[in-house]
Amino acid sequence: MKLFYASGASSLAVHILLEESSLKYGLEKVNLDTKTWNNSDYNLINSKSYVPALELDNGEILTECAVILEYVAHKVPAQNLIGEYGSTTYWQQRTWLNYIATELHKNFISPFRAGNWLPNTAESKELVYKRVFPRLKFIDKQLGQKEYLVNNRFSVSDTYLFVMTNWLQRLEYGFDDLENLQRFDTNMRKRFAVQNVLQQEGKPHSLQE
Ligand SMILES: N[C@@H](CCC(=O)N[C@@H](CS)C(=O)NCC(=O)O)C(=O)O
Repeated sequence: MKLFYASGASSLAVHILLEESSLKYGLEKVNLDTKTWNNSDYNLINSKSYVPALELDNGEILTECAVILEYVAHKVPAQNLIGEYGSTTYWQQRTWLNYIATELHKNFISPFRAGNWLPNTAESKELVYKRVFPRLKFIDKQLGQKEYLVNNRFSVSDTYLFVMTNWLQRLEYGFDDLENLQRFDTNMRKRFAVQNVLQQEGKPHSLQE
């Protein structure tokens, strides 16, 4: 499998999950400004023109972060990253993945990026905050004193949530009133896989020259 990613983008969730899964995978860095990878046209890989995309061993391309996460998690059933299809745990995971994808990820898209739904202004930053913060607050409450989202053990949904808490800091919103999420973020950063992946990806794509 090969992951097409941009540093610090939503592809980070898939990168972390792949690293945690111990599956064999390769990486291809995408330049989102030029939509190229390795001097080739990225739109030929994913005509939706965004990351993540996962190339499977048979050459097929999988897109949509939550779907790729679910695919990877099912590849290693023994690790119980998503639960057995149809189980209560599985539906809880699906609910979180969908919630993060639809209520957080797209609302959280950085106004720094040209072509995103808001121009890069202070007002935009405030608008993003107003949309995103109540949803983060909901998650903070659901998390309570737990360390992880589902069954209090590390799973697929935590990787996606971590991208959101990472963006919270990158966009300089901070963790005011979100103590549980702050603790979640700190705990995630203690995991070896998360540390490896953050080091490997380096500076976020929107902050690169
Ligand atoms: N619906 C897609 C959205 C993916 C997405 O928005 N990716 C962003 C990075 S987080 C991207 O590549 N945007 C294109 C760009 O910034 O040029 C998914 O869930 O995977």
